[in-house]
Amino acid sequence: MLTKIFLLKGKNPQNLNHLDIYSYPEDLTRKEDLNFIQKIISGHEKGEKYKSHNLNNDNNQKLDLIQKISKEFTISSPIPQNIDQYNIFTLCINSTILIGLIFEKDDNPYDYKEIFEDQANELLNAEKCCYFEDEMEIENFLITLFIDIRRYGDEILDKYPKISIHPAGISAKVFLFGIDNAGKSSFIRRIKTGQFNDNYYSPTRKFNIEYLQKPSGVYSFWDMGGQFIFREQWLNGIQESNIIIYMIDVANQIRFEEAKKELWNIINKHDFSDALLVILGNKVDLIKNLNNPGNQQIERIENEIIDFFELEKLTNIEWKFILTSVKTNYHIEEVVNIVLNYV
Ligand SMILES: Nc1nc2c(ncn2[C@@H]2O[C@H](COP(=O)(O)OP(=O)(O)OP(=O)(O)O)[C@@H](O)[C@H]2O)c(=O)[nH]1
Ligand SMILES: [Mg+2]
Repeated sequence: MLTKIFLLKGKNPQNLNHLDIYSYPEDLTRKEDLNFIQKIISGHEKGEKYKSHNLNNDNNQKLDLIQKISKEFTISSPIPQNIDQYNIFTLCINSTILIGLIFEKDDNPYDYKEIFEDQANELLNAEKCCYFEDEMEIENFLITLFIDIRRYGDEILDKYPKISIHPAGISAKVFLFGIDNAGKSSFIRRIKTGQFNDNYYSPTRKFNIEYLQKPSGVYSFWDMGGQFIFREQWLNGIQESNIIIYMIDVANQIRFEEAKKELWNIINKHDFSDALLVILGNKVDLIKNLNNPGNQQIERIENEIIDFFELEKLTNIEWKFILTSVKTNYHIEEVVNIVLNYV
């Protein structure tokens, strides 16, 4: 939940006492805590790769000029920061004004990225509700932005389904998870569109649900985000799944231990008795000397992975292990057939 919003407008970057600080609903910090404010400013600049020199005099004059000529504000991409236990998201307006949101510790600022940018843009460039000229104007702007973002958090984000349900007409639920960068979203794209794009890199936030229409019915594929912060969603999302697919990047052995730990964490906590577990060893195209795969080499790799992940210990769960390459389409159709034939 968003707890506070603040705005820093600088007169002299060398002297933080000359910084205008506004915040809502309470004071950001006491005057003595300028050290905290300095950390926020330099944290933001670091996030922008030291490109901008925010809040300085030149920029302030530039801001006035830009406002007068174009009346258009430039809004930068927000940057997440963690300072003195505070979970902060900051964005810059015309490189001169810093706006920050302070969230509760377990919030993910990226959930608010679009609403933060869009609402700031809407208020400043569409509604033109603020030119940062007087205190009252700035305070009204902050209150409006705070209420809009807070409402979004309360009404939209908190309504994400915590437990999955079968919507009417869905034949089966397929749950796809695994640590980040394994190729889960690429797999979904491949089976939905037939396409693969090497340059496509877009980590999944929280999760996406895609539907696949087949003669035997409609299948919902839950594509879970694999980055650390999204893994706690896995146990909620996995409920009532018919087929559970765990994807491993076989070319990235450095992360095998992490992938194994996360798989076993779910195996130990979830009841798999009504589901099939399919473990995919993806990106097999990246393993050396596999351009012309001979059965022996494939078998050896398979056995090595099964050993490492201790899959033979899964005696009470129905499971399969398949090496795949979403890139070259290797075994992708087989996986789809397993899904279609299981239910
Ligand atoms: N060489 C190769 N690259 C692949 C393959 N599958 C996916 N990739 C690449 O791996 C990268 C990550 O793919 P994603 O599909 O975004 O991975 P993800 O598992 O959805 O990642 P998160 O959403 O962060 O959990 C992308 O650059 C893909 O192009 C494959 O079979 N072979
Ligand atoms: Mg993804």
